[in-house]
Amino acid sequence: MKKLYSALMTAFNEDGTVNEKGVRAMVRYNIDVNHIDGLYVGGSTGEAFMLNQDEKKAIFKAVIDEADGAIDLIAQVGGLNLIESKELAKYVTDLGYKTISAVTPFYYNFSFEQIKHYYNEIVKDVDTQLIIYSIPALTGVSLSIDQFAELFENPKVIGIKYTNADFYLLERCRQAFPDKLILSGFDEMMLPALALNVDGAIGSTFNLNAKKAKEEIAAFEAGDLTKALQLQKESNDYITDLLQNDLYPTIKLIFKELGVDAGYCKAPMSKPNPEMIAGAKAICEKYFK
Ligand code: HMN
Repeated sequence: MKKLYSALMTAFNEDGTVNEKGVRAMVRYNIDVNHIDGLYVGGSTGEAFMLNQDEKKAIFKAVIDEADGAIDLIAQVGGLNLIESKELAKYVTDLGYKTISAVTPFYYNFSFEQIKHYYNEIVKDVDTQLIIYSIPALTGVSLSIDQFAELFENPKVIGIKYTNADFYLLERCRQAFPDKLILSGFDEMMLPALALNVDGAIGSTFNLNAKKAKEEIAAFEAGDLTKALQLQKESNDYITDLLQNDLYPTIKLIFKELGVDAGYCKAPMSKPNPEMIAGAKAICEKYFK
């Protein structure tokens, strides 16, 4: 069966410090209520690019401790400081993470040779397997099929987290790399990605909507495309409402409504205002009560 992963959020206190209790509470919710297959820790949804090294380490440690072997964990260790990414790769490997991931390095228009060096360096001193985190809309970095193939020459590079609406490239990747792990990243496009035979999906909105997303995967796998499409439509109504209300703070507000203290987002992400709070309550009422 194809796997469903939530992209784990980071709970922050109002002053922007990490609220470890809140992080643990979301791990528990994903295990106990969502029955999720795994968590993607330290990604975009985790606001990881706004965290310092000690905060990242504390989160990786708390998550693996809380999960206690119950689910798969993928640690996103990539960023713009390669020394720190390598250190994190070693740190999470020593903690017991089996899989790491790293975003394509962004901002400086790195050449492909530089990107390849970055990936090979991150895995060089660890025996953990790595999934390339490709998210061109946020990084501005698009990799071609030949470039993915070149990165896969390193046997420790085992897959792609494919957060991209380019379904032509996805289909080409699936055909070219039948043995690699491909996990799709846009929750609102999960069904077309399933149709192209991805191995699963990772997303922010599954933190709340895992049940329906899993039903959709089951319907797809049973060959019931009408039902799968209906479920994707229902999920997309919910995702559209979330996006219109400000995605990350709204997921945290809904968690709060459901009794999970997910804390705040970190500035420059928004703090909830009365309108956003009312919107989150309405979404919670509409879809989760
Ligand atoms: C992560 O790195 O945290 C996520 O896996 C990224 C994931 O692909 C999400 N993308 C972003 O938040 C940019 C999606 O779940 C996304 O939030 C969702 O599809 C709504 O657009």
